[in-house]
Amino acid sequence: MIPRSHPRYHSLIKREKIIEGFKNGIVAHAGLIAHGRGEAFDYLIGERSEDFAILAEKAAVAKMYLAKNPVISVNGNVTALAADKVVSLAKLLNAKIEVNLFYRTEERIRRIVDEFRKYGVQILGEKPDSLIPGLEHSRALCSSEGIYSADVVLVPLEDGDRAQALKNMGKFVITIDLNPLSRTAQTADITIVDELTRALENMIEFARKIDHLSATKILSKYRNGEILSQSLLHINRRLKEMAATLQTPQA
Ligand code: PTJ
Repeated sequence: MIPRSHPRYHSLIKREKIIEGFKNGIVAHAGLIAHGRGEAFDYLIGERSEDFAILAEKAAVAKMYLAKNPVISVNGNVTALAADKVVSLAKLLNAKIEVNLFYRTEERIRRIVDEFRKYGVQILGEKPDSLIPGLEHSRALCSSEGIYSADVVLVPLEDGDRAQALKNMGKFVITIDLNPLSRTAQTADITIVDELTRALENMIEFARKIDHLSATKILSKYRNGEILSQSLLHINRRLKEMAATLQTPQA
């Protein structure tokens, strides 16, 4: 039991969810490692949603709102950390949800589908009938109604190869990734450099208010390269400030 007063309460709760998801057969072995990498970057960012994240989150909501067939792709980590938030966002934006695993096993697919059923929603991907070109078989599996025909795909915590393969299919790719240096972050059209649950909470708020005019305006001003650059400068600034504090002579 983690006390609420613990300074790292939120971070520890997320860890617990990932461990729980691993025990329940939802999270892959590599999902534990991926989570740790995310935590390290969140530490560098300062564990809050910075302006570069908020701008990307607004643009992501705008793009999904204007899309014809938006799809949210979910994996083990996303399910363990934020299935409830994915469902809320999908409902607000009329988006489909599809399970699409990097370390695909039928057992994990079933457990993830069952997890979403608890929220009363059906998700795609259990019986894939299409392939993403350019990927080897099991990683390429997807649904014709979902990812295959989507115009906009939100792929949080995605692998770089698949993000690139989706781009090659002509899709507009949105990712949530705490590592601005990852191939996925560099490949996506909109990169949200923020922690998954914080990002989804913000996006749910924006999705409640978005309309056609504001969505168009937001997208006309959005530049992903600028956002990525801001995230790196932010980390750089924080490290410099910390280093400078340590050099201040002690009384
Ligand atoms: O469930 P599966 O089989 O589809 O596998 C999922 C993982 C995440 C294991 C798989 O896609 C993978 O190996 O991903 P990568 O290549 O490790 O990329 C995950 C990225 O997400 C890394 O850049 C992490 O920094 C980032 N990340 C991890 N946790 C979070 C995060 N970004 C935002 N919020 C997080 N909570």
